[in-house]
Amino acid sequence: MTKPTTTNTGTPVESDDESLTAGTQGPILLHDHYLIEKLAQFNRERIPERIVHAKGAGAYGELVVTNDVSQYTKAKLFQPGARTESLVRFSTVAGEQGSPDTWRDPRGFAVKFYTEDGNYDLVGNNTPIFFIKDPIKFPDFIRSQKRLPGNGLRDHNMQWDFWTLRPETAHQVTWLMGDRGIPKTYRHMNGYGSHTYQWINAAGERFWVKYHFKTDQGIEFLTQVEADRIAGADADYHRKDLWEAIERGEFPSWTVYVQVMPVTEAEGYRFNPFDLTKVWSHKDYPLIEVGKWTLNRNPANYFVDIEQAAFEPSNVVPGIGFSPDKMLLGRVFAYADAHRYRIGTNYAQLPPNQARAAEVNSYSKEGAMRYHYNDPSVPVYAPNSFGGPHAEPERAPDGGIWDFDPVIVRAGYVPHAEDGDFTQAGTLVREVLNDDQRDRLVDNIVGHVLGGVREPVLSRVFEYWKNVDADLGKRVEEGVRAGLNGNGSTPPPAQG
Ligand code: HDD
Repeated sequence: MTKPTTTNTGTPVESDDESLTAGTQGPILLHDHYLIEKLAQFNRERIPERIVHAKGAGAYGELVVTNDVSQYTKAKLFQPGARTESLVRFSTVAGEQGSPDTWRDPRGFAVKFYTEDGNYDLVGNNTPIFFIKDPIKFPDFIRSQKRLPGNGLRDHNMQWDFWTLRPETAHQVTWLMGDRGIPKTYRHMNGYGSHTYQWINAAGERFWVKYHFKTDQGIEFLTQVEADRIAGADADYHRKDLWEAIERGEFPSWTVYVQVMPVTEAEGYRFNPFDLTKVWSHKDYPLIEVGKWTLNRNPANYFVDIEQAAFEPSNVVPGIGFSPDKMLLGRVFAYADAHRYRIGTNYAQLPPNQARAAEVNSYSKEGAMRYHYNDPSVPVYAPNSFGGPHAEPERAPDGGIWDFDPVIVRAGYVPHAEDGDFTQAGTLVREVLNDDQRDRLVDNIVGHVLGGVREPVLSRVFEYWKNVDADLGKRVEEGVRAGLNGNGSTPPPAQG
């Protein structure tokens, strides 16, 4: 039995075929709410396409860890036997949403793992390196690969102009112009984390790592002639191939490896290990197997699951961190910013982006389209005395930090000889204010506190003011207690 069409708010509609008109030939009417809703909704169906990697395809899957790499990382998703749900989005870089899948381009290989410690995103490509090594060049580089401003055409001259003026592009352009520049399908290409990342083990030891996802389908490619033909015949060739393979139950898989470099070896290594235009020789740092990553479920809805998917290199979990790779650090900023613009402030609440295995206890609140919220009894600020979430540094990823030159720390100001939280407030009370000003200060504080401050906060208020100035603190306490007993001569409770 088919279901009745309804409006967005569930009321059955009269017609999906004819609009309401004044007479059969007459004009359509504004109070045909369903017509207006339908047209207005249609006008708003699109969100901005991604500034890069606009055309893609994706699927869900899982990572199963087959080896023991716990000596290098304590990350739960990489512990022996661990099984973690995952989402991937493959993409071309320069083309727009409807552009042919078989254009020569690197391919995005963005992976999300829904781990017990929150989402971990490994946002890589099908190449182990990149064109540039400083994020400040990224907008220039991308513009040179996209379209001319005047006629809106792509332009090989612009591409080569940039590449030849920035010779660090040579390694990536060699990959791009070779067989890897047009994979046969998304299933027949490798994925790479590309950047150097940090792994941290349970003892706090740090290692540099590079990720390799090697396709179990084998590397296959299209020649330029084949790719050009397919571009005309079936622009969605790669999206279709991935979808159909998974529908057939032919689940594509990749074997996941890492190269591991002890941090002490970085400085003396023959290639700068943080330069994204370079690989590490496999002879120097052989591949170590981690596990098997398999795609086994198509998205239920392309827009919801893939178009709204938000991958962000900033999503790391305990046991995994960043490195001094400038490109990586630039990307740690860029992606969440892009999502806030493209999808909206609360993008992390959408189905593909929601943490699955971890609780979300953040202090972020409200904003457009918010629909998950904390229990109203949970305070909306930190620190608080009422059981709200509190930061537990020992459980958090310490991946934004490293303890070698230049040392990165999360620390407060270094206190100087006379620094103290109460010192200057005390000087203000004793040496700057006159008696009248001090009296009004006491009255204002007492009035404000009587406006609803309760234990255990109340005792801390008395302590706080005694730390500023003993006499002032005593007067505040006396005034409040008198007010609470109803015999004070204090002003009425302050509002707000
Ligand atoms: Fe990237 C998408 C920005 C280098 C791999 N990138 C993507 C988006 C932005 C950037 C704004 C769109 C995000 C969105 O709206 O969903 N990318 C950058 C910047 C870079 C950069 C500023 C350099 C500083 N990107 C870069 C490298 C790689 C990628 C070096 C791979 C190693 N980028 C991807 C991707 C993405 C993508 C995996 C992620 C999600 C997606 O495509 O679908 O292919």
